[in-house]
Amino acid sequence: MSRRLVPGWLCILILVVLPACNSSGVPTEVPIENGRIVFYSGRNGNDDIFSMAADGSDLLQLTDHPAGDTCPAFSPDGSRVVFSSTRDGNEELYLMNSDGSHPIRLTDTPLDEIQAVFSPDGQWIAYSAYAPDDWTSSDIFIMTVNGDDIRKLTDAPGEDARPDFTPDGSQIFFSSTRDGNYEIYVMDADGTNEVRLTNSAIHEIFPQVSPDGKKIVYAAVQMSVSNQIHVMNLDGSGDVLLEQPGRVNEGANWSPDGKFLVYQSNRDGNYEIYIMSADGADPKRLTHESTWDGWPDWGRK
Ligand SMILES: [Ca+2]
Ligand SMILES: [Ca+2]
Ligand SMILES: [Ca+2]
Ligand SMILES: [Ca+2]
Repeated sequence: MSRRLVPGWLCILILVVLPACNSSGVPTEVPIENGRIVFYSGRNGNDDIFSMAADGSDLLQLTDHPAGDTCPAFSPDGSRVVFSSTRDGNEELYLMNSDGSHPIRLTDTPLDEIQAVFSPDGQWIAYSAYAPDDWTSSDIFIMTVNGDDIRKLTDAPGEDARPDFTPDGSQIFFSSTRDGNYEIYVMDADGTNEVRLTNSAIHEIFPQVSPDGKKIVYAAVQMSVSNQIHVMNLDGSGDVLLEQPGRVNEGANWSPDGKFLVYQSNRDGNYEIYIMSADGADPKRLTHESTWDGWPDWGRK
């Protein structure tokens, strides 16, 4: 299994052989015009980036390179995709058109840059940069979409991981191990005013802000027990568990209209991409490959 471009705990989870569970539930009918989902998959022998319609049809392969291509995210208008790749040595960030054409490199550093996301105005990219060969130490940075004006926003021990902007661009949510295990934090988009939103003995990871700016979806990770998707208010109140079949349900992201969630689950034997209503109802499986399929982001077209 190739190294996954995610914090160490998830690498461990992926390597565990897990019993298969069959999902049940009525298929969710998603209008095909409701955007496209970009993700990465090992189905062609190494990790490459693909996109598909929101009903799982119309698959497009966006990268075709022997190096690992991972962690894709759409630009706000859906015209471009930012992603990570080791094609030039260590992890760097790249930008391509949403049909896979014209990839350009944005970073050139000894750090491992992953988990990129666009700002709502499309002018900035936030990401995590890990210390070389150390998946336990990272900070969050932003730069322009041209790779210029790199700014380090966090400077705490441990991991600061997977940033996501609020729809007005004023704040960035992220997860961090700075206080012992993963908790969810928010800061102003210039890195000031950091606030912790969770405080628990389990891991709260990978917050993603809803399109209306009212909710956060994230995963609560209990090692060797289960990973489950939760939704809460931006101040950490009103937490709701969206319990799903299978031991691992995580990596959730919102549809552009906020009515659905896309996520990854191992309920059917290996990691596949699923969608469900934003209240957790009516899960539907979108991928059917024996390899990893995950890290979905749902774009506008
Ligand atoms: Ca590849
Ligand atoms: Ca690098
Ligand atoms: Ca915690
Ligand atoms: Ca799969």
